[in-house]
Amino acid sequence: MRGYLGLGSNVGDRLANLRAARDALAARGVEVVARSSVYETEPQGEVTDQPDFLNACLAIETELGPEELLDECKAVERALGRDLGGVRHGPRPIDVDLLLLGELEHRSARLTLPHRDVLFRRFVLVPLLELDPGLALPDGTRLADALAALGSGQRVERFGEL
Ligand code: PH2
Ligand code: MG
Ligand code: MG
Repeated sequence: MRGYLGLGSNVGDRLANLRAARDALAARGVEVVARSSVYETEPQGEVTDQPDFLNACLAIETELGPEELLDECKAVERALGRDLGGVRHGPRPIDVDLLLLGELEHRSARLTLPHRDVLFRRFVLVPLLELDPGLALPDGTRLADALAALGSGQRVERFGEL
């Protein structure tokens, strides 16, 4: 099944952290089929007084179910030194978010698919649309329409290659 992961970092060597996450996922058997550019992005959410993030997205191909794939994402975060007890929405060396997995709509205590941020965050929409300009949610909502609806707030600037 095709899936999409979001990577984020705003502590330490941000670009090295994103690249290490990409490699660690591949080493754990998550097949990376495409990667977006890296973007420098303004912090969003509950904590805005923190350093800018670097964000990127990966297209993956996997047979894992959603909870198992989340386990892999969490394992990579731990391996790269993320303190999983850290402040919600606060600074982090690495964040690996499961954004979309096929046409799945999934809700558990620790995972909601599609990810809640997908339609509302430019730092997610811009790299996802770079990977697939026609991408839509399982309910048919087109991500390009969601991005247009957000207007021009939420600074997102191309930074380099993943
Ligand atoms: N992640 C958050 C909260 N805010 N802001 C940006 N720009 N990029 C992120 O990855 C991000 C955020 C929680 O995961
Ligand atoms: Mg996140
Ligand atoms: Mg996360």
